[in-house]
Amino acid sequence: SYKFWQTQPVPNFGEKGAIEEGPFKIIALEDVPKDPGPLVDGFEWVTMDLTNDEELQEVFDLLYGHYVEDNESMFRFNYSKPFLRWALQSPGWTKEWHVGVRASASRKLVAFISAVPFELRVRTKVLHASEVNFLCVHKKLRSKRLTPVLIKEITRRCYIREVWQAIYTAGIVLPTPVSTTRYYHRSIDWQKLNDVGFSPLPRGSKPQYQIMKYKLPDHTSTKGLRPMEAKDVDGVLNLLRSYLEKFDMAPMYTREEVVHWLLPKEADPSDQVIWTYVVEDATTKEITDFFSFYLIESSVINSKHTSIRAAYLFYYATNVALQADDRAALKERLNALVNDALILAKKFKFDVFNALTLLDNALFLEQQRFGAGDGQLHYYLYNYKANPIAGGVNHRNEV
Ligand code: YNC
Ligand code: MG
Repeated sequence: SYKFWQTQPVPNFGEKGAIEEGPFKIIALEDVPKDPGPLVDGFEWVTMDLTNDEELQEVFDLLYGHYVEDNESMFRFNYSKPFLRWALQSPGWTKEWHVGVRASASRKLVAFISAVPFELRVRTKVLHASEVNFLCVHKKLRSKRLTPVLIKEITRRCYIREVWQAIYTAGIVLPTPVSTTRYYHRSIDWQKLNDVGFSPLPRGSKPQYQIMKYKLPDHTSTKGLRPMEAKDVDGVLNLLRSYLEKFDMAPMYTREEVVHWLLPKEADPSDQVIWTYVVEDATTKEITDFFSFYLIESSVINSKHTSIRAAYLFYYATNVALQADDRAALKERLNALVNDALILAKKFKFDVFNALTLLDNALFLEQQRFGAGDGQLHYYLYNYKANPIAGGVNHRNEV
């Protein structure tokens, strides 16, 4: 019955009819408490410094042992340290929004919650918002109502910086999703996915048939496709901005954010988290399309040595059908691009490629042999009333 969420500026279930969109409440900066609320005895608030490798390691270790699992507890997300740096040190980040709880005696990190700022457009309004992520409580401290305390503290720290709205995603249902999407999975190494229990053999099928079904060519087919480079940033930014205009909810990326989120930078290829490819027109030199995907490994819980390398489709855009609403042309182009993304993911040794039912993904999921997963992903807005949205933002939404 949502004892905590009932008290928060979020919509109740079942509020129907078109509503006027806007904040639930306007808060005055001077009314925001200067200090954190109390924690239970024996625990204390800490601000984590993720530029310090030891503290980053502590957050990694907490998530490695205690973060999100699937319904059957077969797999647990294993976010890498380079991924956590990427996700938590985006433009405008502040360490005040990397909030930990330590046990006072042992100094052990037992809980974490984080936020990063960005501009979020909801229909015609642009919110100076934060994205809250990586909420995690140690398994031994579960069901003790620590979560509401963490959420109130990250809220206070957002308010202190005059950020009054937030977006967050969860696999669970809370009051009230603004948008609901479903996970789709496209096997790349079907045999391995079957071995670890991720992909069951469909009734009446045979392993050889499954392997054939997911076979991919060795080489990509789109002319002019190549990895994104620094010189492509403006082209990608313009394309992304134009493409996202047709969606009801989307981030408003700056140039700096395109550099951060899309341009691969890790000096060591084994630390790479994001892959972005552009299509350059041979005559005009214009960037006509791009797509990106990022890596999250998942630990196979019953096996010490195995993990799944999953690619998550991130942003993409194409200038095909940008002006005219030509769904057939768009469908053909997106299928070609995503097929190339799958080929590249295979080359980089991914086991599975994941995508959600948002953006224009419905145009290629079936044709590219994605299958519906059992997980849903709900999107929520904090302190913002909005009418329901179909398939919007795509902001590292992998929970
Ligand atoms: C959740 N995922 O309903 P009620 S997603 C939000 N998001 O409250 P306790 C959640 N609320 O129902 P536990 C939630 N999960 O009484 C539970 N809750 O109103 C609510 N799992 O607290 C729940 N990470 O501490 C209930 O629960 C209350 O010990 C119960 O801990 C929950 O990062 C959790 O799934 C999830 O680590 C921490 O199970 C724990 O069970 C855990 O007794 C594995 O809490 C990891 C996991 C969640 C990933 C994520 C997004 C989080 C968004 C939080 C909301 C942000 C609001 C915006 C704030 C900024 C505002 C500005 C500006
Ligand atoms: Mg608790």
